[in-house]
Amino acid sequence: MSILRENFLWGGAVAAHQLEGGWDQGGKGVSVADVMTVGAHGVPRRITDGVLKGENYPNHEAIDFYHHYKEDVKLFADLGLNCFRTSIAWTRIFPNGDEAEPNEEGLQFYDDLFDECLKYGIEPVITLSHFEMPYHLVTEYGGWRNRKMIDFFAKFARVCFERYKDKVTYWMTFNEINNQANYAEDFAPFTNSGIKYQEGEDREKIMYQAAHYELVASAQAVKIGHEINPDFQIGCMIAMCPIYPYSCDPKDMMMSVSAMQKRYWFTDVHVRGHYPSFMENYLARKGFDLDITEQDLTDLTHGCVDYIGFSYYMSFAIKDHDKGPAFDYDESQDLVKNPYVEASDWGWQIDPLGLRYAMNWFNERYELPLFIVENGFGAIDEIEPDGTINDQYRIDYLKAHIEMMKEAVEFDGIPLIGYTPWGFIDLVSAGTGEMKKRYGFIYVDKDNEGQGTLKRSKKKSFDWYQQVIKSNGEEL
Ligand code: P53
Repeated sequence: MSILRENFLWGGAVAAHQLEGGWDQGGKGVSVADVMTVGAHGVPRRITDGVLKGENYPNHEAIDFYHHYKEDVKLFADLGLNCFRTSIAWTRIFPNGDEAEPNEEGLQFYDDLFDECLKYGIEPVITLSHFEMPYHLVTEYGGWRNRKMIDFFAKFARVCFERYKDKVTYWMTFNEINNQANYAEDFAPFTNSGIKYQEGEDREKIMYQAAHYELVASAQAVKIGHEINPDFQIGCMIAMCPIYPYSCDPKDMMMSVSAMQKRYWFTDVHVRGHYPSFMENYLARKGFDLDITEQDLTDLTHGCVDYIGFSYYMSFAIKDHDKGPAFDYDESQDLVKNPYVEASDWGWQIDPLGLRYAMNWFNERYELPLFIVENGFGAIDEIEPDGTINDQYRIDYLKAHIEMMKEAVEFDGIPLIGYTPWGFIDLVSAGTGEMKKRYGFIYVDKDNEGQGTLKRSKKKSFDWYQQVIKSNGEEL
């Protein structure tokens, strides 16, 4: 008997812009991901003014899933997945984002893809907005600075819910909505919210405004979705990196509490339908006079999520930095290295027990089912002379995390829907745009410069994960 429930969802996760390619095909419009160049660890991706000649835009072709999806889904079935988490590229459905009518060719692509999955008993799990909003909404409206975005998103959500109501049950509204808690860097504001800051702007205030509009849009979408199909399970999606106190100094502890509030209040609003007191006080203290209407507050109460989807890759640690009683958190400056854990080549701290801690944190606070919709190890893979890839390090990472996930179920009684490891087929890294930061069980022959045959092959982790699924998590 497995610890995990019988219909546990074992899957794999990707996002449209990171694997599809076909960036200008089937009537698709330009998305924010299409104007981001390739970077590296410590070298941020550049955001260009539109698509420029001579730049390397890794998402344009990605791994060309757009043209390979039939053979790929067959491989997913061979792997044994019973669910597949991907996103719907907003720009395939509404190329500019503000059209009156959706693009039928884009809608048909996802019908075909979902049918292909369902043919093998693989259930699609769908994120509506995963770092790929229409670029036109950035240039014409300023992205999520603008309240008009709520209507554009709600319409996009409605069209998707209506079209795929019999093919999809599990939905998520905004991927890692809380990444923008790091507003000091350009990456998250742009990928989350389509926001490019001008010199001298109050980045933090603009971030809170954008997040508010997104939370209202998410709540509206949840309500619309439940009206279209009451069986829909619509979740939020949170990037969970728990922030530990560096020491048992009470000030470090309080700093960690405050930092957790600033990084995870988004979840409070998604789940409870209202702003927590600490956030109301914070916004008032900062003098952020945000556009929040009575209708917004009502909308929030009517669109609480059904479950919590979250990614888990790493944990953080924090010191108090003598900040005084406010313990105000600045994500770009305040985090410190945790001496008890190792880190990946990209500096992501590896902490399997942190997953169990995170699951307990969510469960104590919200008592909703959890869905681990991303977890994984980005690493450089070497191809052996005989063509195999022995990615034991990836197996070790995932095994350790699955063990902790099972302990959370067994010892802590946490309701868990499923587990979908990130990038189970190699794809373009979101953070750096690299191909060489690989997460997959399926190797894709393509390099950072965009060269390669795109041929797919199985790594050692493929057989391992196949066995994990077959044994419902018993054989790791
Ligand atoms: P990459 C930061 C922290 C945690 C998760 O990331 C993050 C990020 C953004 O880089 O993103 C999620 O590709 C995201 C995926 C992304 C994946 O984690 O930078 O939902 O789109 O690919 C891994 O290594």
